[in-house]
Amino acid sequence: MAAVDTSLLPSRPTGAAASLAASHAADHALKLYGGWFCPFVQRTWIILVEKGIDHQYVEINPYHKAPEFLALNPRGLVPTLAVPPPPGGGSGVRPLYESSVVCEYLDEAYPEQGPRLLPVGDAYERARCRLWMDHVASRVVPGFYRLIQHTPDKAERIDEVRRGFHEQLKAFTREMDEGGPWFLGQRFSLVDVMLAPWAKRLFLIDHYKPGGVGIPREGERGDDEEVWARWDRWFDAIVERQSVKDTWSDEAQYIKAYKRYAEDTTQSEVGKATRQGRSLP
Ligand SMILES: N[C@@H](CCC(=O)N[C@@H](CS)C(=O)NCC(=O)O)C(=O)O
Repeated sequence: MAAVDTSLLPSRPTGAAASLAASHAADHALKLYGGWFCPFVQRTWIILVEKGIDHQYVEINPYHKAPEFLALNPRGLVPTLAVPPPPGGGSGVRPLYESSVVCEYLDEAYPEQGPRLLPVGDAYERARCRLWMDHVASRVVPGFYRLIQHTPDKAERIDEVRRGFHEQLKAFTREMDEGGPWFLGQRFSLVDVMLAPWAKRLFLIDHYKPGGVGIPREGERGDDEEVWARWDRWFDAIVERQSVKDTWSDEAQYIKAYKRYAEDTTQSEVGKATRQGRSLP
């Protein structure tokens, strides 16, 4: 087994995320098993912060696949949530995983805490949110990895990969309510949370890839002037959202952690799936 991704340094969150983790280090029945570098974890962490849900944050290295971890999540991925047993329902911990499932669970299980992050009274609006959450998961996020893992020896040119990524971002942006800044206008929702961690990580593409993210500058956007202006509004708001900043480590650490993605040598499940043209785990 490749030791490639197990040498990530540091082994704990830094910066703002370190303070957050430290304030949730005490034992608690609701536990989030996470890795500081992981965007899927950041989604669930953001929800815990947004809703002010008491919990314990447990930093683990998901590449080590400890037997206790696999017992909770046979897929061996973070985030993994340990949910306390129901009142009077025995002592067994109930595991949950898959970031989008965990996020929806937390929103539903703690309805009184913080704002609801999916529209409650409107089945169509809720389904529309899920549609665009799925767009993020099945199109935008894979596009991010295709771009950051692109190397010059690939059959497809980087410009093509970048163009594809832009198309997915624009399709998402065209669905945003005009009122802004959020996907649902004035209302912050799970749709915003699904993409937030990758929005925060876009700077890595600028850092590592020739031409970077490459969104054209204002005035040079042709027919896309309006859609990119709306993207800018969303992007500027999401990277400054307090819960997003609170769950963020020092930028230099992400640069180190994503070097192997940029070189396309990562042995993570996401990285291997991207390299092999498979859908993400
Ligand atoms: N579909 C999963 C993906 C989670 C995921 O890939 N997590 C990564 C860290 S960012 C992981 O645990 N990787 C361990 C591995 O690749 O072996 C989710 O949404 O929760």
